[in-house]
Amino acid sequence: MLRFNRSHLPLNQKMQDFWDINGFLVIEDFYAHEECDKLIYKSEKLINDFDADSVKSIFDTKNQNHVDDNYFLESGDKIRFFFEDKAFDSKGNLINDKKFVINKIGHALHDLDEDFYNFSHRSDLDDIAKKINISKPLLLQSMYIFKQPNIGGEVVCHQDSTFLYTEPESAVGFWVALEDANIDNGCLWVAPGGHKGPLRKLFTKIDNVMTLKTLDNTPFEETTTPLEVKKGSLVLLHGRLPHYSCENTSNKSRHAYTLHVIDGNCKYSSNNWLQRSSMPLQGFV
Ligand SMILES: O=C(O)CCC(=O)C(=O)O
Repeated sequence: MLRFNRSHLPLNQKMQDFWDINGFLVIEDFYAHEECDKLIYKSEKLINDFDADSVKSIFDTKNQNHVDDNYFLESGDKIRFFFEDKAFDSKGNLINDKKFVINKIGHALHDLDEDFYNFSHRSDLDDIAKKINISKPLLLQSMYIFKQPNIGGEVVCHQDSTFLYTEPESAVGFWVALEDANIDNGCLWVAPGGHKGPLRKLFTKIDNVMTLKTLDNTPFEETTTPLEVKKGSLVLLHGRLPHYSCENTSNKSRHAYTLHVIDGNCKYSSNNWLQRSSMPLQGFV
């Protein structure tokens, strides 16, 4: 797999070709370790301030149990906390300190928290977005993903446009490794070139209920490629690219921060789960 770094920015021809052919791109050392550490520290602070008795929302892509969970569905313009499936014992009590059983924080960190804002709103990200033909990049959602040691849940194979649909499709993931990610601790796996296949599913509101509707039954292209990347790497993921990550059975966490961007010149579906009643979407700059 070809890897690039800051010296190749803004995206040179080789990078653009790689992106067009494969639907993903790895840019190593995009963020400094200190920048990653600042976000890790901030996530700890946010969890410290979170009252874990106030809510028990689980994020589990295998069972899709968040489809009728208003705490999840109304989180597009908030900072909210979602637990691992294995966070609770049979009596509903947390099996460990809250900081070891949170699955993710989402989905408007990039707008609402100063440190996340600064990490997300950058002209070099704007340059990259423009180079991959997002003419008016808008930052739609952000997630801090913990992939906790021993219990970090699998993220099943999906295409991001299923959840963040525009016409024409424009979603792109900007995924950042805040810690080293490898096969053992549940790195991303991708299907190179799979972005050229059809969109398989659409998570859309039908009769007021969020529904995962099948659009095309073609099986996903094989996710043959693990993206083992170092802390500070930026990974771009095309909205149609099939990707997933395994359960983390190791004793090391795999923190990541991901930003999903759409093109403001495309039509955002009013049937998507994420609707921002407050705060208009902003660009990188
Ligand atoms: O970090 C992960 O494990 C999954 C992230 C993902 O699927 C995404 O950002 O679209």
